[in-house]
Amino acid sequence: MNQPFVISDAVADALQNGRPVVALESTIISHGLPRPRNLAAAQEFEEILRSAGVTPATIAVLDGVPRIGLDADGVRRIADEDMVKASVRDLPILAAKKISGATTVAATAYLAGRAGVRVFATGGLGGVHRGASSSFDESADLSALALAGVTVVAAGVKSVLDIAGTLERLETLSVPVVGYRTTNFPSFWLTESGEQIDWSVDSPEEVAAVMRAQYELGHGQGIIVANPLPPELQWEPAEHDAVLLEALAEADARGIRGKAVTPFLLSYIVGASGGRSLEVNLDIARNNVRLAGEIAKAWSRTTQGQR
Ligand code: PSU
Ligand code: MN
Repeated sequence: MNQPFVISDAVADALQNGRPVVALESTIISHGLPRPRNLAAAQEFEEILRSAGVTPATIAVLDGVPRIGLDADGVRRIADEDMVKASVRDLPILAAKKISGATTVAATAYLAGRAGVRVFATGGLGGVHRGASSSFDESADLSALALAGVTVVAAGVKSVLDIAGTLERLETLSVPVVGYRTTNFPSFWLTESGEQIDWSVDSPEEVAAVMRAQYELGHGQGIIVANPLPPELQWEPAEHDAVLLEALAEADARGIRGKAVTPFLLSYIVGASGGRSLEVNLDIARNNVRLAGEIAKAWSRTTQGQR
């Protein structure tokens, strides 16, 4: 029997020695950011972590094999190849067919958890789509985070989604949601969505304390750390609102459905905003990667990385 997934030497070594590791997602690279900026972004996210003394674990499926930690060629492949978008349910199919796939938040969190990587940085989460009460379109990110045992740092969810509905579902799924120094849930490009959450945390150490307590209480969930951009870096709200409405109308008019919805909206918005949304998107991801690095360091200080 072959290994079901492969942990890179760098990641395995860091985990064994209790050093900080942060998982990074690949769908954001292959389907969330346009070429050629996506390759530079994938490399930059890894470099932000390395220069902070944290080992990056970019996760993707290459030729059927889930990989936790990529080498330089693997990073290039997720940026350059036309890979399928892979959620948790796709993993066994890709494995049997030996096909490559870029992992969503759901699949990345699942694989990170299996490998023992406890902290994960992304841009925005998938969530409940508008109109979900008739379409049933709710991202598997939510149910996966309920089981992964991984803390994910994200700038909330985009307002193309039903934000209040997403928070309700996270409550049902018993996923803790904490704001980083805020109780106003961010809506990705905007610092505040207007939706309030119950709890905020003030430091990476406090996140690590919540992680430890969750583990000791015997819960297998993940934790969502909602990390807003500082207001001076957010997308101008009026332009944001106009472009979003246009994107939603266009998706509707073209009959875009299912797993194609999120990538369609993301690329439409980049085009319609003349690239502005992309710059803000990159700032969001950098901001989340930096915080995730600090959380991973706090986690490894308090626990030597063990749980
Ligand atoms: N939201 C973003 N950027 C992204 C995604 C979501 O702001 O890149 C990607 C992530 O990979 C996420 C996936 O896991 O889309 C969710 O897709 P779906 O809604 O089909 O579950
Ligand atoms: Mn969906």
